[in-house]
Amino acid sequence: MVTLGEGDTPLVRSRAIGETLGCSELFFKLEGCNPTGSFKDRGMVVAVAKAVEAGGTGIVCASTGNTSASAAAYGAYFGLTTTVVVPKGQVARGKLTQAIAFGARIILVDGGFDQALELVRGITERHPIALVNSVNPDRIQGQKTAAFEIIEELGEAPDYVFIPVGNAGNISAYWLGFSEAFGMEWISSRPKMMGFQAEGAAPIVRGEVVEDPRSVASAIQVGNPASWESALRAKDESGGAIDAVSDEEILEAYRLMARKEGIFCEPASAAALAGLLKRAREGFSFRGKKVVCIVTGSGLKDPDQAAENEPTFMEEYPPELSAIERAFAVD
Ligand code: AN7
Repeated sequence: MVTLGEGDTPLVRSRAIGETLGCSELFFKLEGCNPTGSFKDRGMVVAVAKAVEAGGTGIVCASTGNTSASAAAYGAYFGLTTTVVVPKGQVARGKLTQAIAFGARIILVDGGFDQALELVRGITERHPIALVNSVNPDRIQGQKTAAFEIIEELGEAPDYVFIPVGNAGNISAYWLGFSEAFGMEWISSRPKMMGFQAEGAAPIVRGEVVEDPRSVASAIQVGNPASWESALRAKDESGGAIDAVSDEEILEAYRLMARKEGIFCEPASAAALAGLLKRAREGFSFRGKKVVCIVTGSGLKDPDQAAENEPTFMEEYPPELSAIERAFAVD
């Protein structure tokens, strides 16, 4: 009854990168095609509907950016007061722009995501405001639908799911979705969950909290993931892995996906493909395997990143046919 059109995102077959890996069935799940440009909308619509059902009038979240954009949109749609608490100076421009446009109250804190989350947890313990971070189980229920869509499209589970890991809600949600599908005998096997953190923000890989997480992938700058335990369960139960990729590897994948596949994602999303490329370099064979990379958010979220990391190649000519013709001249 209440939707901004989230979900049913495209599962696009790779035309170039899969072939270079000898993987004939590599797919990209384009979660940037959700209404606010990230996967967060899947869970947010459920969390916010449930908050309204419970008689709430306000929602709050901490965020590295996408959760705040999504909460602000669904808050506006449901007529709620939305407050977002974000790390000052660490949120990509497009995401903050969305929160402003949707009319959310924006609180900047001089700290990281982990501190922001701690603060909003404190607030919601004391005030009747719904917490819409992924520690809210309704978020996970919404996000698991992406796994169902992949199964519907492929007719079975893939062999591998590569996915970025920040606060670790999404990898947990996918695993829940695949496990429920397996439990009802819709699929006969579950995929290996391959989660990737950024090297400078890899608490799960290192096995300890990271005090000052840093990455070019600002969305996954998380030092103490709320869903740490369930991410480890997803890894262990699926026979998968949680590993780290460097900022260089993330930016390489970011560029490759845009240039070779026509898919413009934000840096955090590129961690999934960066992870696949890393595994391939390590000698893993994906021949004959069905592999899905979850492209969690749109590249337009972080326009400064593209501008910074791409060699600017623009040419300027006077607005005259003869001048432009010179530009097309083949010599
Ligand atoms: C594009 O918006 O945590 O492991 O506050 O925006 O479920 O946290 C965003 C996370 C991956 C990691 N890709 O997902 C937030 C926030 C993108 C993201 C992740 C995020 P989780």
